[in-house]
Amino acid sequence: MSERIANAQLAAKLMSAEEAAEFINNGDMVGMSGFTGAGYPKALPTAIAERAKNFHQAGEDYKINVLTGASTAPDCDGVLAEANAINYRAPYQSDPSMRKSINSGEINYQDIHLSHMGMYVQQGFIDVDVAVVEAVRITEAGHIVPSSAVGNNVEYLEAADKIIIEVNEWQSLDLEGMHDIWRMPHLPNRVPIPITNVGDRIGTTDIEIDPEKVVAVVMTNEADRNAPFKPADEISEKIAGNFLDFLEAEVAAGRLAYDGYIMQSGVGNVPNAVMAGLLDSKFSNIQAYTEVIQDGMVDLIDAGKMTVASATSFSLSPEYAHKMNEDAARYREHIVLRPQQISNHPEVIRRVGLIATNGMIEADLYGNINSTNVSGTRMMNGIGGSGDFTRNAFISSFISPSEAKDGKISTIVPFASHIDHTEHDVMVVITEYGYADLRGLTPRDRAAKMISVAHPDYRPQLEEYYERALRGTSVHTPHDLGTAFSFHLNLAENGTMRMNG
Ligand code: 0RQ
Repeated sequence: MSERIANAQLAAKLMSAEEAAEFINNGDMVGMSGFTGAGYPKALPTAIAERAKNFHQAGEDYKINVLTGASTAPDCDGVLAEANAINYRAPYQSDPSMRKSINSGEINYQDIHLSHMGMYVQQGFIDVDVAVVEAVRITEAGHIVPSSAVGNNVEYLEAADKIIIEVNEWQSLDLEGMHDIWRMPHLPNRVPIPITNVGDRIGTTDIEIDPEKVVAVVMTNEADRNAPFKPADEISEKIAGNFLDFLEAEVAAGRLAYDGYIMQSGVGNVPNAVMAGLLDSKFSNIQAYTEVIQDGMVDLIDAGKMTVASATSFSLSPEYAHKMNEDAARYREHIVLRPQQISNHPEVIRRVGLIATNGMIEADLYGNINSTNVSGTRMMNGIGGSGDFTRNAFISSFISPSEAKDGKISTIVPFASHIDHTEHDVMVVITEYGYADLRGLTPRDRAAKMISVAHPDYRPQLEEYYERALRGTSVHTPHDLGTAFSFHLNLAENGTMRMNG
């Protein structure tokens, strides 16, 4: 027994990843830990991939179904996709190999709101055979202290017939105390979630499990994925500047105070540039009720600008992950990691009154947003938590460059080729050309605002489309369906967006 495995019954289950993988059979539904490259199992996925290859070489079927919190890493989603070991995957991924297999039809992918996944399992929409969960340690009582992500661990551990625990020595023991585990009672016994303030702690710091279900414990010592961020470029900085102008205008209008702004933020360069901008702004006592803790939030905490951040996971660069490991005891005074059903819960999101800020693939003239499918059909990542936050925010916003792929693509289009967030949920769209505040505007008034944030190269074509659409017989939401998708069709044929007309 050790500090990492302090329970004798579970210490007796220690074995190699290869031995543990033998508990996972063809066709099993496997619920894994892991969210945005943090807290995913580091050893089992490779062992399962090897097992799949051995079965395939022997001419036998072997594919599993994989649920996680959200995206994982090349040594989880990547190795499993490359070994052709996955039949069904949910609720979110962002791995290049897996994306390829999803788009070629080899992997069946269900793109689910992140707040719904745990509920799907809890309510029996999906049965889980095996839970594979990374832990910082196993306590004396046999409970699991989760690592850098909580995700859907609670629901998968409860539903699974078998449990495999990976204890990762790379993860700091000082993460213990950062988690807040609260179990959503099953229907019909649901109760209000007792969170009124972002930092409220309402549960326990570890997850109680049925020790009889544990079939294997595996030791690892591997870092999380931790992709470094690209340095902010000129366009990200302009978008961040426009976002901050929008916040300032909200303060001027009396709808927001400099003290106590509550953010939700997607991950990436633009959100990081926004956070860098907040460091030098008049905003203070900032809070985050979000899904992932990013570098920019750590900087805001260090600068005394952010008092508390609630999330379900980290998504840090290697440098910041190291910093978190070194100083987790201090950071846990400011950070709460919750199950994703709670970090993304509509009830709490609406109550705390946050400003949601997410990325997009494209937006149309009326503010419908495509977050997932390039040209309506090629899956990028998935909706993630963007729907949970957008639908329920105090203010919902999307931030994006006005063009993609070196200007061949306009991210403002006549008609979104796939819609994840409807015009009814979207309040503000921000590009490097400014912000389109769509609140209180009818579709016709929205079109002018949306064209104003499009790239100047594309504005004439968008105006032409809108003028033609206005000549139709129904002009509440003007469209000319015959040419609506010619932007996308010409991109496929000619490599750049052009409007037919
Ligand atoms: O491609 O990587 O090959 O250069 O998409 O685009 O502009 O860097 O922006 O990283 O924010 O991604 C919607 C995908 C945007 C993301 C999406 C190409 C572009 C580039 C990335 P390259 P950017 P982002 C938040 C809640 C759903 C999940 C979510 C996302 C790549 O924000 O997955 O919000 N959102 N979760 O070139 C073709 C277009 C394109 C396009 C961009 N119109 N057509 N390609 N790209 N627009 C919480 C968390 O995140 C955890």
